[in-house]
Amino acid sequence: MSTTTLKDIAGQLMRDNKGLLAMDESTHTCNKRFEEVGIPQTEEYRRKYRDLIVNTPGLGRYISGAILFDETIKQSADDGTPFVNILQRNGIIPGIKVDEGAIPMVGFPGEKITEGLDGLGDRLKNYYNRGARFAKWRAVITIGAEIPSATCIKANAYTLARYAMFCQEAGLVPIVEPEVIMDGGHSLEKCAEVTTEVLHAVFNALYQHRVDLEGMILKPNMVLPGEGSAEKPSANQVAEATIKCFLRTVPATVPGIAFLSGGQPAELASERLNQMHVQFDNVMPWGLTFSYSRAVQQPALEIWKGKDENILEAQQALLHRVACNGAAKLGKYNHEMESADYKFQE
Ligand code: 5MM
Repeated sequence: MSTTTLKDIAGQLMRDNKGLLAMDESTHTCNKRFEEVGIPQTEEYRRKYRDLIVNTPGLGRYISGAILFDETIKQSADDGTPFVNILQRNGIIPGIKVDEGAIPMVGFPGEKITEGLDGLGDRLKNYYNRGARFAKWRAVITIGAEIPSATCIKANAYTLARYAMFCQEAGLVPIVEPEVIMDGGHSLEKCAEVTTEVLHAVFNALYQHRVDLEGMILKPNMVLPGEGSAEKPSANQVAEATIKCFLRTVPATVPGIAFLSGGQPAELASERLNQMHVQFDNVMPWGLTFSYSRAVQQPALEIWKGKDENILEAQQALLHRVACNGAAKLGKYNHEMESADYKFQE
């Protein structure tokens, strides 16, 4: 696959006011989220939920690509149309999560390594034939008393790089997701330190594995204090710490950075992305957008509750969140947009 094609796909994913929709919850994660709001945890309910999402009217105005899970890429809507076709019809590029989950790293208590390299080349060919044009792999880095270890960071960085090379060979843009998770009571400064170390290791590994940086997208965490910390930084402070970290670690040739939300409240995830654009648009060499799951889906999921009569309202809630984040990508988000009667321009 030529670089131009990968570069074109990456460019399309990062275009205009758009971001990525992470709807790649594995069966386990999806069931967990369903259980919390009382939705039956069956394949049919997972299909109905994804049907609701891909058929949300206007989704393509704010979403350039949707990351699917293996089960979802093979499913169809109520009328029999494959989800992939519905996305394509709405100008949304289908993507696929190809990691097989993060498991405990033997010999390194409290740390994780992501699996899924075995047979990856063949799986990617298959997904390409089904219409996927980009892929995603998530590595998990935990902050604790003695962790992360240099070995865990290095092992995950190398695995991400091996995955990225497989993707580019198969004609798919790799989304490289090293997530420093929010669990713990650490400070914003500690998160900045670990995120910096992790990104240095990841880009070093990508370089060593000959990954073409122009044909990839980085999906990182924002630099934030841990969930258990008493620190409450302003959007301004988060924006500054995050962009400072990226300017030191992410090469200018990378076309795009698309954030995960990591458990942040939905409105804060929009406000912080917006603030980065307001403050740093002039100095950022890469595109900067969202690739949220919980921060765009959670309100819709809570409204839907598995009931057909709630579908319309749930779709409106989903559209509202992606519209807010679309505005944030342009540095035009404001709190008035959160009011129920706010009308986004079509
Ligand atoms: C949707 O969650 C994705 C898959 O996680 P599991 O393998 O645990 O089911 C996850 O990779 C997601 O794409 C990112 O973490 C972004 O999601 P959030 O909720 O952090 O925005």
